[in-house]
Amino acid sequence: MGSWELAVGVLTKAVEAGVGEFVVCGGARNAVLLEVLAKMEAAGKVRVWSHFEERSAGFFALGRTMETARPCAVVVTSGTAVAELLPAAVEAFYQAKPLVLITADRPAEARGSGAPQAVEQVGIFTEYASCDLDSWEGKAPLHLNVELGEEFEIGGEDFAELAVGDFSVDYGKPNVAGLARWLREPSMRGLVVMVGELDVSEQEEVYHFCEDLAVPVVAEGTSGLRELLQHLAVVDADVVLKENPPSKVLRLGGVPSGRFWRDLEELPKVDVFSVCRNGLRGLAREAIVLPGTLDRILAALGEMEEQGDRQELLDGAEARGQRIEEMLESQPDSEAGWMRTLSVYASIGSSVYLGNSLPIREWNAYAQWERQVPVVRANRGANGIDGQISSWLGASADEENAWGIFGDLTALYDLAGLKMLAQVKCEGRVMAVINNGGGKIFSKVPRLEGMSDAAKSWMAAETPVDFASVAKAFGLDHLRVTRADEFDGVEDGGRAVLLEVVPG
Ligand SMILES: Cc1ncc(C[n+]2csc(CCOP(=O)(O)OP(=O)(O)O)c2C)c(N)n1
Repeated sequence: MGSWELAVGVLTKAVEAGVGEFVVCGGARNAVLLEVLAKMEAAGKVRVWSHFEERSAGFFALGRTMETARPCAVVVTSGTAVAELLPAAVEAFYQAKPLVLITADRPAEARGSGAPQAVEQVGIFTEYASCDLDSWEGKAPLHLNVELGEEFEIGGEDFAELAVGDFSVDYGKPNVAGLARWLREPSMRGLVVMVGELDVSEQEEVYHFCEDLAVPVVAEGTSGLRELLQHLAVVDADVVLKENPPSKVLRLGGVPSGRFWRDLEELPKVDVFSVCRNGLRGLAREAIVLPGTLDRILAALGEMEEQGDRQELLDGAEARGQRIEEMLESQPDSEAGWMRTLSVYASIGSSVYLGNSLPIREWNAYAQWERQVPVVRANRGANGIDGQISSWLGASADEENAWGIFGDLTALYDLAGLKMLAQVKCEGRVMAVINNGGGKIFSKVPRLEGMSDAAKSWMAAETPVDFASVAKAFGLDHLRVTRADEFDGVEDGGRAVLLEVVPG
């Protein structure tokens, strides 16, 4: 079969499996795939995004899967271009997202030869991607490796009859009997629910479930329920729960980012039950896990009886919350204070993306509580600082007033991702960079305090960068702020704004 027919075949099958969007990166080997996609796009069947940097392109495609809940493919040429997709594949695997990796390869006889751009592509993503479209369930990435010659003759197809396939992930009928029993088992020190990242479609069931149980809750910003569940929130949860560990922890959704989740490794007496899409327990220790989506699982459980706050964890919550408010008011220019200010503005936008650990933790602790922020996205599958700008732009591509908040190193890591600004909505878009001079999170980890100055400086990786020049280079407006009382929002001039925040 010629390269044209091969390319038509693989792309048609992908579209029929539900892939409606493609992020393409150029190369000679995959040119034929791009030409077929151009015809499919001209027929109005697919949406095509164009990039040049494969690592960023993979994360942009991952962002599209977050937004559309459908597969998105990234199409690259042979050689190291394929290897650049590994970080996004890993992240998509732990998020259980349908990222599709379509890679051009040289014909099989080139393998092992050392010929230009002939690398070992078959199975390169190991367990992070399945390689068989027919048995693919859409719960993890899919890798389609296509052996192609460089020469091809463009065919006459017009793809008028091509139909984009339906896509849904089937988790099967949930078996909730074990969870129901676990929840009913009496316990001395009660139950705490920890809610991590949720799909918007999961939020309502989780909200009512927590309300019915009326147990103490730790809801991450990425759950979209943090504000709605404030009356059940264990304020300063990492400290409070460590001092008073409950008998049982039920985790719903993504892996919680707080310290207490990690402390559970050393608390074997606390029973942990996880319900999440990827079916991984999120702890190295023993824990029960039920894979699936929470809307279906909690609906199958039916109404829950109130269990309440057995350890009175919520009693001091108001006073603790008040102390945090006072701290934020007295230190408005601190990183915490700035997070409060940014959250007030960002919460009016369409969505918020949190780029790395420190903004995520600071948002959880210090963001405003008045207004629900239902769409708070993050890449928490493998917790990398790579590809963050790209995932943000992919996920919010069609949104106005989309906010993203990134650490300075995290932003620098993915500057190539800014290429996509030309293809996404930029009205009211704000990319806030917390410029605290490098990896600040490490100075907040107590166990690293005893390290040498040299090692500490390598950890911090201080990298002074002129963000005004970065903004100029990529066509963003730039605003640098240091004092919260002088900040009254970002003017929407139709271009995205790089808001550089330098905390005091
Ligand atoms: C790809 C990758 N490399 C390294 C790390 C380890 N790491 C975690 S946070 C961090 C520093 C991030 O610095 P910055 O973006 O400035 O954010 P801050 O900690 O100051 O909020 C690093 C290097 C990681 N998570 N991912």
